[in-house]
Amino acid sequence: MKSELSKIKEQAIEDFKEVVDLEKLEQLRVKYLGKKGELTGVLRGMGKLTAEERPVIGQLANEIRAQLEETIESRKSELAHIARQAKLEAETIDVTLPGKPVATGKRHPLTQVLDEIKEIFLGMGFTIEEGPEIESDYYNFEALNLPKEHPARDMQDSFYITNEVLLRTHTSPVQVRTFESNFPQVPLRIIAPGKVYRRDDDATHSPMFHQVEGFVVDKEVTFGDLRGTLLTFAKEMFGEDREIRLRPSYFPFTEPSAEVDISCVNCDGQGCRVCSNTGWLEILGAGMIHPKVLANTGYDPEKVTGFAFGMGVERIAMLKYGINDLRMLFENDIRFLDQF
Ligand code: 2NM
Repeated sequence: MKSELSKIKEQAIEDFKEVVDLEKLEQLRVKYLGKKGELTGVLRGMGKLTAEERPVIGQLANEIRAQLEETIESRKSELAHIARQAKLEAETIDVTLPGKPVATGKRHPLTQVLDEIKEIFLGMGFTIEEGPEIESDYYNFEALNLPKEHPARDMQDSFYITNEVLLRTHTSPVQVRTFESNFPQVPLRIIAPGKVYRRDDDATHSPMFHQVEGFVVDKEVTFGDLRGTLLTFAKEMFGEDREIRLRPSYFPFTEPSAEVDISCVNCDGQGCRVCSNTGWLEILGAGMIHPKVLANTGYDPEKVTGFAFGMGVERIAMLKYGINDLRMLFENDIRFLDQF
């Protein structure tokens, strides 16, 4: 029986050494020391022993049990240590690995250009006014010196909601509303950015587009003030080297009126494909506010004068970024938008 016991002991110790995970170790503990385990099995045979042998074998069995339990405990902590070490190694943070890119959004190119335009005029002392996109015939046309039978209404094919209500074709109604609510205060320096709607749809026209119109009303505002303001805008928007040119034009709400060109951003005025060999690019319309428009809102055109201007934000964006089809600005193709 003695040799049986020591055989079990040796086999058990060997097994314990070989085991590499805690679960298997527990299985081995049950196998050797459990209620139906091998050691217990041997001890069941104690009944056959003599009275002299019994305590000797009993003591030996207890010693072996204690030894095996000790071995199990130390193997257990060894394995726990190994497992913890492995886990720590697997979790090691390599600070030299490149970070996971965080996808950041950005403003739409039109919003970027619009924000830039606003900044430039805010810097010159203008404030920003907004107004409704659904307008009355009065604010959109009548007050701006475009009476119903005026041929200039043909210049803007409009989206009418009723005979008297339409989607605004320009942001000038905001200016009229501003005149009305500020009368008789001067000076007024306002820009009106926003969406406008016209029945147009091709590579250079969209039925919805964005305008920034602006005006200054004060005592003794001159055409020279207009030119200086727009030259400052052109230089800040398109670069310090830009020049501007004013050509006579016609708008019903200004007199005199002008088309404003900047020296070509592509060839610097030398003449190229972008400017059709003229050296100039048209960027906005402007003029001295028509006396009738001032009078319509209460101001006395004998006492105050003003200039006004209007530009299409899409056109400015196309010139600034060299975009040749306006529709790309509205397709929301991320491959396009990501370039700005
Ligand atoms: C333009 C061109 C010229 C303009 C005029 C006014 C108002 F209301 F003050 F009379 N607002 N905007 C104006 C003048 C707009 O856009 C091409």
